Amino acid sequence: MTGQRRAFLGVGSNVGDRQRHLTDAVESLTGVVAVSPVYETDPVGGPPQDEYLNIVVELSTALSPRQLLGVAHRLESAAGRVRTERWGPRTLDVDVLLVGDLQVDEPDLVVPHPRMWQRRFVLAPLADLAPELVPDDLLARAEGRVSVLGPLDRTRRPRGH
Ligand code: GSY
Repeated sequence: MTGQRRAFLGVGSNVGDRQRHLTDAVESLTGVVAVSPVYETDPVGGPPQDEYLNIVVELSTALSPRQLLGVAHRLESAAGRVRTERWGPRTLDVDVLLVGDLQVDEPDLVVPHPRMWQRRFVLAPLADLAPELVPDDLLARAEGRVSVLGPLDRTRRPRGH
């Protein structure tokens, strides 16, 4: 379809039912092409906090980076995220990583995401979906321990359990 771009969102949670937050976010998205395996990851930056679950989601979308940022904020609000401390614990974080080859540099939105190339919790799941976008040496040098848990649908517990 014309006007469609390959976009990647980074999704993370370290508060509450982390699998459920990731699953609900993926199910709310339109144009999902692929979902990476789930990784359990050491927190990078911010205060001491619990481990995250992280995934990367690939979309085929005609939305602009700013429209995708709006989608990200809506998903975070739906997960009950309260913006308190910068880089603090959160029920859901959705980052716009890449939107085709578009570049944006505005105060509240930078695409490609400015810190993604240093974060193993982003690069490892991104490399699962798009290895050509992640140089091996960057992945090796990136910050933070990650361990793969498996596919999202087999990581989660049924609702109510
Ligand atoms: O930028 C996303 C939120 N975040 C994360 C995260 O998703 N995973 C890990 N491991 N550390 C993080 N630090 C921040 S901030």
